[in-house]
Amino acid sequence: MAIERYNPRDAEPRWQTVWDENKVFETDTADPRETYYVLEMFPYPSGRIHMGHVRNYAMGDVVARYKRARGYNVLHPMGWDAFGMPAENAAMERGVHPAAWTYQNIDSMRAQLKLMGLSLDWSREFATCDVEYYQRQQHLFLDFLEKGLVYRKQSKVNWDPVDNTVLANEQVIDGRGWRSGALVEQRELTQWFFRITDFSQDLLDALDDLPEWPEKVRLMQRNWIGRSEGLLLRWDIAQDPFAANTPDITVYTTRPDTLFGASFIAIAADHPLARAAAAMSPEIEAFCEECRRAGTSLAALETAEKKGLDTGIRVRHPFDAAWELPVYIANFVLMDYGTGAIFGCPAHDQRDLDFARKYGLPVTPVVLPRDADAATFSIGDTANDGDGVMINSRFLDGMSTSEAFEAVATRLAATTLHEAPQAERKVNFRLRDWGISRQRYWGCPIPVIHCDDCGTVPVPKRDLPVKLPDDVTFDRPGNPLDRHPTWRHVACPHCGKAARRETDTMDTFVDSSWYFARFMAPHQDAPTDPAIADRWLPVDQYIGGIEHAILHLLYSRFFTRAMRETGHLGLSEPFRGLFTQGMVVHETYSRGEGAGREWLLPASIRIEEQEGKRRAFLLDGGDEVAIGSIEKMSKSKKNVVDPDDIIASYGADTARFFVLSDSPPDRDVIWTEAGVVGAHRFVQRVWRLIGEAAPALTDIAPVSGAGGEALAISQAAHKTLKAIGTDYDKLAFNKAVARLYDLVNTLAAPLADVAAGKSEAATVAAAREAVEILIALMAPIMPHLAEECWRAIGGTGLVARMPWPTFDPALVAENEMLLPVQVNGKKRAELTIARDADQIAIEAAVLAIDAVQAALGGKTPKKVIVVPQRIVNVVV
Ligand code: ANZ
Ligand code: ZN
Repeated sequence: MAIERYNPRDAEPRWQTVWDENKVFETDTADPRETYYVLEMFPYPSGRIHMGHVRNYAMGDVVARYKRARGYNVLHPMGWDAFGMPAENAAMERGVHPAAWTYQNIDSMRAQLKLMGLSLDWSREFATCDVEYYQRQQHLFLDFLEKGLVYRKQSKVNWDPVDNTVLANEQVIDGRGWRSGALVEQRELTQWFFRITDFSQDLLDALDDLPEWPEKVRLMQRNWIGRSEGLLLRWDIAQDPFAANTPDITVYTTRPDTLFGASFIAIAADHPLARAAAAMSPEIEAFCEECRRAGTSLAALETAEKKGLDTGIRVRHPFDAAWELPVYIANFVLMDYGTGAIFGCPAHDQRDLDFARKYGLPVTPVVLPRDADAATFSIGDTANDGDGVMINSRFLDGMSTSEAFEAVATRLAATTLHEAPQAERKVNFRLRDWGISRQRYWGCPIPVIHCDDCGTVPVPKRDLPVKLPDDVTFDRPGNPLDRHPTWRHVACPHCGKAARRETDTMDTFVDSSWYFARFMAPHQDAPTDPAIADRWLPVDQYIGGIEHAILHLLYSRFFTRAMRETGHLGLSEPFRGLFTQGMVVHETYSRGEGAGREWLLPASIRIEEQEGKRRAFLLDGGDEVAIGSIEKMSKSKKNVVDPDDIIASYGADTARFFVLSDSPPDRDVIWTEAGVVGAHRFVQRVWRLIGEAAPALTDIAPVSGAGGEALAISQAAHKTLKAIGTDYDKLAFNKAVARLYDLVNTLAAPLADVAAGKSEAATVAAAREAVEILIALMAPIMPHLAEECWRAIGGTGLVARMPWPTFDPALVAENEMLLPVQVNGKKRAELTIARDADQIAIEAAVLAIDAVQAALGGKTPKKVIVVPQRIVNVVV
């Protein structure tokens, strides 16, 4: 009987409504079953979802549906990371209010996500720009402040003098503001900081206890935290033309072993000594100013040409009072790392070498690599930063670098300079405290008030929320909160006098640092309900992009610790399992060259295969266009496919199935029209096979087969069941997809026979069971199709609520074995035979082997010894 094509446009919304109405995915946090919390990094409401979202949420949804079937009480929530610059840009460009823009975008993206059939608990949804959410963030801020986890300090910022705003390092391009193009200045501003560095060591150590995180992410975090062990080492000042009144300069070094290779000292432009010198020398002043303008970003410093200025100050070598070294101000020394001063050892540090070559300073190698020849070793253009044996280093000669480190550290700790030890050991971290002040409107207001008499006064909790005013203007650059006529004027909560609100808002990374802890009690008055949160946290499986490997994850780890210190949570790690998915990539199409090149949407193109060569033509007009490289889908290259279009043409199940197929989930997946068409063909095939057999399968009790065709069907189904369970546990979605294809292939002929009424009762019962298993296996990936098939075979209830089937171990046991066969103790052959074959069957099979017959040479064997499951020996 022919059956109608599966129509996702009809089936998908229908099942979505059923799930919704039955609140199938709403989580009762009090349900006593074991909890499982799966979370995908929540989206920024830019307006439309893209294929990257589809892949990310499809993965999370498979996990959620699978774990639910496994009997867990699953929490799978969704929210919006809704504060940030794009909303303000839209306000400036189009005059739409940031709130209106954001909530409109949320509405359309929510509608898009709903089309995907995700098993989300929408009753917990929130946006970080909801006053209900940011009020609790202000509450956390006040608690952190009370605990000393927040402070204010002067710090340098990139200031755009045209837009009148602070810029993030990423917004400074070649020293200019990204919007205005104005030369960026360095300004000192008082800003708010979170004391993340209080936790540097703990954040580092605890990475070892996150085995379910990708090693590359842990490595990136380790590097970011950047722990190093070194020495604070003081150099006695021998000559100081500026009489700066400092007796010595302290440097931070991780390589005291190279001390005899030192050829200069370099200090940052903001070092107190540099400032003292600048006050007396216009030349130095000008140079320091130039250094400051170049920007504070590390990347800028790495690539910038090394520049320095000799100050005329001279210092004495710690081991040789007669050895004087020059002190430079250098652009590659940062004030906020170590002590803002270094000793340069050109032979063993590339920056120092570049600097020394430029200014004609000595280059003395002091470490000889293990494989180098002492007679010929010299330094050319590349510094040698490896280990080796000390040379040219007086009492250190012959030691290893680590022995020399120890020797120098020990000696100088025992030596005094100006009545203090000349050196002390020091652990340093690259991690800096987290500056959260942003001079922006669309963010969470920092809840403090500035009073001339009382200083900085926290807003009392009873006065929260500090709400963003609605009536703001974006006609001028700068922070609209600053120029609002009334908002900032308040009475001091302390003394009642006229005072001013803080007009900075928080970095949007703050918003995303604790949202996962809010989902368990999204309507709670306090930021969290610690008892519920602790039962559910850490998140069992967090899924998102590798671009968040450092900041978002580190800030969340800090926040969890800070919330523990302030009693909002009882644990320190937010995410037990982390998975970083690959991107969705697509071929690019274009016409024209160079600046005139026009990128073309895949939807505007038709691909033709001609003699094995793929060619692309415009749908409109038919002109041939160029096929370019495969790249991450992006608006700039227009190589995007709109999820809405795909869902409209093929349905959500096809889209979900396709983004999970082909590539391992941590790798990129190439989106192709042919791939989607193939996935859709599979959807139709499953529907046709099951749908056509459905009348014959309805009201049949599922029973595993015991022999013949029925057994083969049951074995295939149970083996796949076992394997796909493991695949889902390991997030190996692509493997599960491949196995679904295989199982459907295996079931195709038997199901066709069943449909045609040609099968025995045992086969039909086994087929019914196999189809039930198939439905359960595909349900996490193609949930709508699964429900539709289940209904077709007369199933009751929802697949979304069905438990995961259990495989029968007897049916998945490998039923064949491989036995070595010996003749008189010498191996002659191998026999593949059923695992449960008896002595007689094995004997007969062995004697039928040609190689065995040949070895027997016509003689009759005396006996055949079978060691069960191990070996067979034929004795002549
Ligand atoms: C002498 C030396 C010799 C160094 C040598 C390196 C190689 P990490 O491991 O990242 O902590 N340094 C210290 N403070 C600095 C600052 N404010 N700006 C720029 N560079 C600074 O790096 C520590 C090393 O970086 C220190 O060890 C210092 O140079 C440099 F063959 O001291 B070293
Ligand atoms: Zn006051």
